[in-house]
Amino acid sequence: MLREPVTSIRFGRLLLTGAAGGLGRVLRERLARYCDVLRLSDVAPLGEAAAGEELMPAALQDSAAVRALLEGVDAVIHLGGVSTEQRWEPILQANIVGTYNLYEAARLAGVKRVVFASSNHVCGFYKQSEVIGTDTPPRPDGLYGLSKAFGEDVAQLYFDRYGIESALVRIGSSFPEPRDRRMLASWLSYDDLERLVMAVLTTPALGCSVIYGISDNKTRWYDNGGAAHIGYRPQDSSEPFRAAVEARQPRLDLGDPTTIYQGGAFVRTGPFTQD
Ligand code: 15L
Repeated sequence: MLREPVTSIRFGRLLLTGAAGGLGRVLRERLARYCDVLRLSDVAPLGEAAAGEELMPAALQDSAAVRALLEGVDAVIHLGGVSTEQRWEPILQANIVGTYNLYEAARLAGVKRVVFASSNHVCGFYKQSEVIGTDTPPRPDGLYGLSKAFGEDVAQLYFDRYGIESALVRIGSSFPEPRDRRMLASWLSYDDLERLVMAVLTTPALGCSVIYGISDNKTRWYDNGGAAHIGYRPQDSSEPFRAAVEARQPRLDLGDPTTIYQGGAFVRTGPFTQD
């Protein structure tokens, strides 16, 4: 059951890339309420188009297809690309070439706002004993985090040169509930994800701004003070799940890199090999 819409503002046409992925499926249902037409894209099957939906499958490395995707849209929610640690080649194609293609297509089509799904893994090698802010320099924990750091730089370049506004949303862990002790800090509920995306789309002046995609968790490694202008107010917290999570995982190995660093298991996930 969806909650009430978080805003009465409506858009003409929104583009959601990565619409067949985990968060894409969550936002597909929710974003439909805020626009006349929701254009959905992915390389994976998207199923049947519902009323008000427009399906445009595309590979992000295909610049012509991406140009067509951006035509006639008011704003983009860019979730597309590789979302886990993988070999370099798919990351290069979807996240490096693909993100460049997306911004270049936005420029050509005159699209002025992008919600860029970045990741906490841009900063995964900061420690869990640190609280990092929106101006903290990247410290990627792998090739995936590195590619998201590149995407953030592309967004900054296209803002400085062409005025395309972006939110660089360093998403924590967006799942129905926190799965482990780490996610007590990194969790983002689906309702808060919707609140965050809509805050980014509707704030009058966005600029090119980093914001951490987290709920109002009691344990926190991220300070969103520098993104207060976006007006995102999370309303959920991982705290109600704490007892169950701690019961499942009562002891942590405090010397384990996955407990030391914010990126968790990503800090030692490979392979970092060429094809
Ligand atoms: C991410 O960036 C991944 O896309 C997601 O699958 C989770 O693993 C998340 O980070 C996380 O750090 O929990």
